[in-house]
Amino acid sequence: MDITFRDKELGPVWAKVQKGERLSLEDGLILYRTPDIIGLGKMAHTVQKSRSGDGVYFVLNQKIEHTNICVLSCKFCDFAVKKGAAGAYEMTARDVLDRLTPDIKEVHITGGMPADWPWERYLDLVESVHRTLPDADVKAFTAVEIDFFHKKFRMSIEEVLRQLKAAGVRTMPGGGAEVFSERVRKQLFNQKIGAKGWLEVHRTAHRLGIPTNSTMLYGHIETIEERLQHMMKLRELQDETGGFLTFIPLAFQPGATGIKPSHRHTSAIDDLKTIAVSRLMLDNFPHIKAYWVMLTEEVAGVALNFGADDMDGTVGGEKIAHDAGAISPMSLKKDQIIRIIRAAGKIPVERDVYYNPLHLHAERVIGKIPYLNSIAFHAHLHVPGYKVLPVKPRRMGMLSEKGMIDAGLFSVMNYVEQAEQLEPIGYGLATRDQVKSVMLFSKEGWRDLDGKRIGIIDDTATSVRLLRVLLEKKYGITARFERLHGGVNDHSGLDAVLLIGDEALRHQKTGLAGFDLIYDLASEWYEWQKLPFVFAVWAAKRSLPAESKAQITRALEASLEKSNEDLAGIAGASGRRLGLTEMETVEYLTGFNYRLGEREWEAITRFAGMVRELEQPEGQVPERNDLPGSRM
Ligand code: V47
Repeated sequence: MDITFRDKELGPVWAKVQKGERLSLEDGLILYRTPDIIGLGKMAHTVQKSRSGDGVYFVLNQKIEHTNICVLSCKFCDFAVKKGAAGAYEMTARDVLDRLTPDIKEVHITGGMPADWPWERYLDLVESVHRTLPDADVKAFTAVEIDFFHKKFRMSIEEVLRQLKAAGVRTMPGGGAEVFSERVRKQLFNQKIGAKGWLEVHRTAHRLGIPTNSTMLYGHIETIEERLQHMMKLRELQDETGGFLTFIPLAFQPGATGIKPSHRHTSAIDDLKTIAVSRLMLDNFPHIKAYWVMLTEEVAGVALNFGADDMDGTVGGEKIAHDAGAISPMSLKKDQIIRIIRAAGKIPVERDVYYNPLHLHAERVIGKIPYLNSIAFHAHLHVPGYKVLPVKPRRMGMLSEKGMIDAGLFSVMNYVEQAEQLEPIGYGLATRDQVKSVMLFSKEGWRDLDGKRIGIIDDTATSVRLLRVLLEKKYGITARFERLHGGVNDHSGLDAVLLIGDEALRHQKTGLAGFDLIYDLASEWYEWQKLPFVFAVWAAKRSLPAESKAQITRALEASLEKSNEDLAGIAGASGRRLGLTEMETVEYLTGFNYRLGEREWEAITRFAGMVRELEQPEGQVPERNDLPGSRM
């Protein structure tokens, strides 16, 4: 996208972003120092849109600060007190459960670190929440708390995390990072772990299949260089593990901390710059969060056009920021969040802790598959009056079942199951030969997979069926499928792992440690059936007016034609992020057929027939954590 900058220094930085090149510290300084706030915002917003489309995420959540008693005395914190001090409190598991309501989807637990709580009390807290609200995900304990448990209870960090995971912790919040600078640490929080310790806890969590968030406390005594170095350290770990879900810049609330003699809050300009710069620097982070509690609702609302695609949630009361003078409300109602997101011109997407969309609060939504393989459909897709949301295949099917998607590229099995409501509009995603889009990473050859455990990435609706058809009908064997969530997973105990889309592509290059054999399922199908494999079908709600369907079809055709003129231009940067050269990206994309003809429909019919023969009515894939003996 062309942006006309008032500050000419931004041009070369934008050129790098568009080519998918990584920004340096010097680039970050240019961004931070620019007076061209609107130019900076447009850059960050363009990147945000290429990742999240018009969607902005939020979650119905409840913050739990189980105690404010803390052995540490960080200078920036007005929340912590010593045991016996006025206002000191400790919640029992019962007190915590009393705060929860059935609509809650995320319980965010973090608090002080008292000297006298036994380990079992923390496990019991997590277990009670998990048992009482099994549909809610527990996001609990910062790296600082994990390090405290490790030292106090003499367990390795890995053991602490394993036990918490078994008790029901799904993800870890990003707190406690402050600013990764020894200079700042010595002045403001010298009893606490620094960058190395914080990053090591998160690295371990990612290895164990616990995705995490990350934060940066800004607006106190840190320098702009220190902020950028902080972001770059996070970016480095993300390259290594891929386990961060989001980055949350936390605006310092001066309260009575005495750190800022002026007692002044950060300026809205600094807040918006920090959101925008982080969106541009953290090129490998899926999400950037505008935490309204610290930013105020107004600044958070504007941030949704400055690079942020997430608003945290309803929160339901919090003390850390408010004890330090935050002026935002204690909680927001779902309707208030929806109003803020709509006012920013975005689709409010209610999500779970992994950023899976649960509910869209919008009409006229087109769903796109967020993988490189379908980029030609959406690189130039503009349908007046419609908003676009990237959704992984299986989730698209779930949203469509609730009537929330007007048109989209549906996983072929979702299309087949919903054919009464969905009308195909001529396009889809089919193979010409091998495509590297659905890959099985295995320890064993096909026939030796009989009775073995295969991890299945949560995003798939069709590929899991293709795998089953191949195992049972081509090779005459059966295996046990276990669902994995997107992002990081613990693959121990598995004999093979099925990945799709960009994850399959990335690992096809780098390999998946411990799984030496790699099978391309579409070529397995082709060699066997001598037919292409169709992954996905573009379809629109049958109830849409004919003119709307025609409008969408025309827009798809126009996007395909324009994209085909310059595949390297539209896809080079995305390919580079997955480790592909420009030539490899173009070769990968030309391996697909985007128009569905007779042979493709014959393939769909044959495949759907085989699936129907195999599937029992209740043939659901169990969640990995629900399987007996499979707690990790
Ligand atoms: O770790 C403490 C910060 C953090 C102040 O992961 C302060 O989704 C501003 O991490 N002014 C806790 N900040 C909050 C946090 C968080 C919040 C929302 C979502 C997520 C997530 C994480 O608050 C602490 C510390 O860095 N903090 N004092 C203060 N005066």
